[in-house]
Amino acid sequence: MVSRLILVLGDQLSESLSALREADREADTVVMAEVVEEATYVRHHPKKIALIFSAMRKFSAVLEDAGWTVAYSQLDDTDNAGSIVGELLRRAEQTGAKEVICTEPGEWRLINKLTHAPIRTRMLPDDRFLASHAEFEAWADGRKALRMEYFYRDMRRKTGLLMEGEKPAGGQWNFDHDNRKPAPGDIAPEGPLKFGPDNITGDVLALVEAKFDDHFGDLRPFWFATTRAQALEALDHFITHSLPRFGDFQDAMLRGEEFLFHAILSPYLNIGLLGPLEICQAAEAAYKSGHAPINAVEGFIRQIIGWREYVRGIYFLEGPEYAQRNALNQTRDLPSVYWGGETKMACMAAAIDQTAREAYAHHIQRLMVTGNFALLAGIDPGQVADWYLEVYADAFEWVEAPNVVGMSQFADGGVIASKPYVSSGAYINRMSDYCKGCAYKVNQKTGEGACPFNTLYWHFLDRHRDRFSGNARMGNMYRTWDRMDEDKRKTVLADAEAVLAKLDAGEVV
Ligand code: FAD
Ligand code: DLZ
Ligand code: SF4
Repeated sequence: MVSRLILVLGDQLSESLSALREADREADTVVMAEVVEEATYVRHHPKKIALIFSAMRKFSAVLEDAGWTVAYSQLDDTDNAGSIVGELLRRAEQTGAKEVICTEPGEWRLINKLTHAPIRTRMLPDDRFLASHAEFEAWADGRKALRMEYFYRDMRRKTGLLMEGEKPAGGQWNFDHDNRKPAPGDIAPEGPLKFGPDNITGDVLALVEAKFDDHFGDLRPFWFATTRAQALEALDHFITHSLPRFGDFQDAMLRGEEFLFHAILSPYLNIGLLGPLEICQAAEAAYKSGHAPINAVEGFIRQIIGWREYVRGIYFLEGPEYAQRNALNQTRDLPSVYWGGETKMACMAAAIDQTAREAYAHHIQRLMVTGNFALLAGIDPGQVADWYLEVYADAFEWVEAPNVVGMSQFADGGVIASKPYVSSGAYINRMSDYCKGCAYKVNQKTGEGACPFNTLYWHFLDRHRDRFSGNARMGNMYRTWDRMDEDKRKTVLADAEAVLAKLDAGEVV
C-alpha cells in the first residue's frame, strides 16, 4: 500500500483526531511541522508559540509510542521549508506519498492553502466539537436572529448536561443574574495549576527566545501544561479549587489577581489536549456531588457548549471574509497603549500588562476594558482582531474572530450581538478595583481629569446615532444623551475629541 501523509497541526493534538482515525498506522506517515509561516502570520505572543511547539513535540512522542511513524520538523532544522504546504511537499518527496489526509484547520487562511496545495489533499471534518457545520447551519436556517441562548439549549438537550429529563437542572436554563458580583478585595483565589518547564520545554524556550524575541510579551516564567496528562491535572485543580466560586465572580476584575476563579483551560482545549465534553462532565459531576453550586456549573458549561460552539458555528457559517468586516467604518490605528505604551488609564494598564506577562486576560477584561476602549475610540476592527490573535495563548481565528469582530467590535453589523458592548467608566468601577488608583476620576464626566471611557461613550453613541438610535435596547441611552443640556453635550464631545486627538498624535492618554 502506498503511504499517505497524515497532517497534524499545532492545534490538533488529539489522539481522536479525524485524520488519525482515517489513517493506517502501519503504512502512513504522520507529518508535524514547526514552521515560521504559522509562527509569524501574526506575531504571536512568545508564550503561545512555546506552548504550541512544546505540546507538539510531546504529542509526536505519544504518537510514536503508540506505533505511528512521525516525520517531525523542528523550526531550526536546516531543510525546514518554512510552511505547512512546503513541509508536506518535502515529506511527499521523501516518502513517495501521493495524498495528504488532514482534519479541517480552524482558519480559512490555512484551509485555502491546503485546498490549493499541489498535492491531492483530503480534508475531514474536525469533529472535536459538539455541533457539526451541518448541524449549526440547520439550526441557523430561517432564523431572523442567531442568538446564542437558543442554540445553547439545544446543546444541553443534545448532550444531556444539567438536564433532568426534558427540564433544565435547577428549574431554569440560565443563572446569569446570580453571576455579576464584584469581588471583595480579601478573596484568595487558588489560581491555575502551574508546571515547571522540563527538558523539552526548556529547549523550546531557548528556541523561541532566539527566534521570536521581538514579539510582544514575556516568554518567562512559562508554566502552561504541555501534555494531556498535565492538562487533566489542571482541569482537576480548577474543579476542586475554583469552580465553586466561578459563577459569583465571573465578571469581576481585581488588581494583582489575573485569574480569579477562571479555568485557564482555553489554551489546552483549543489545541486539543482536552475535549469540551470531558470538561463539562467533570463540572457537572461537581454539581451532582454538591461540590459546586448550580449558578457556577451552569455558567461554566454555558461558556463551553454554548458560546464556544456557537462562535465556531458563526465563523464557518459566515465565510472567509467575516474577519475583515467593518460595519461601523471605524478606521483609527491601534494606539501604542495596546503594545505596552504608557497610559494613565489604570484599567487598560492592568489588562494589557497582564496580557504581556501571561498571554491571558479573562473575558470581561477582553470585552469591557480593551475591547470596549477600542470600540469607543473608533479603532479599525481588523487591527483590533490581529492584536487579539497575537497576544492570547488561546487565540485561533475560528474562536477569536467572532469574539472580536462580532461580539466586541460590532463590526459584523449585529450577527452576534444585538447591541454593541459599550459602557462608560461606571461599569468598570462597579466590577473592579481599578478606578481607585487611577489618574482619572471615574465619576467625572468632563474636563481634564474625566475618565476617557465617560466622554468616549457619548461620542460613540453620537457618531453612530443613525445606526443605533432605533435599536430598542439602546433607547434609554439616547434618551439620557438627548436630555443632557446642549452646552454639556458640546463639552463632552469636545473632551472626547481631545482624547482622540491625543491618541492620534501618539500622546499619553
Ligand atoms: P473561563 O472564563 O473559565 O471559561 C471557561 C471556558 O469557556 C473557556 O476555557 C473557553 O473555552 C470557554 N469560553 C468562555 N467564553 C467563551 C467565548 N466567548 N467564546 C468561546 N469560548 C468561550 N476565547 C478563546 O478561546 N480564544 C480567543 O481567541 C478568544 N478571544 C476573545 C476575544 C474577546 C474580545 C472576547 C470578549 C472573548 C474572547 N474569548 C476567546 C472568550 C473568553 O474570553 C476566553 O475563552 C476565556 O477568557 C478563556 O479563559 P478561561 O479558560 O479562564 O475561561
Ligand atoms: C499557532 C501555530 C503556531 C504558532 N505554530 C504552528 C506551527 O509551527 N505548526 C503548526 O502545525 N501549527 C502552528 N500553529 C497552529 C496553526 O496556526 C493553526 O492550526 C491554524 O491557525 C488553524 O487554527
Ligand atoms: Fe479605567 Fe476610567 Fe476607572 Fe481609570 S477611571 S480605571 S480609565 S474606568
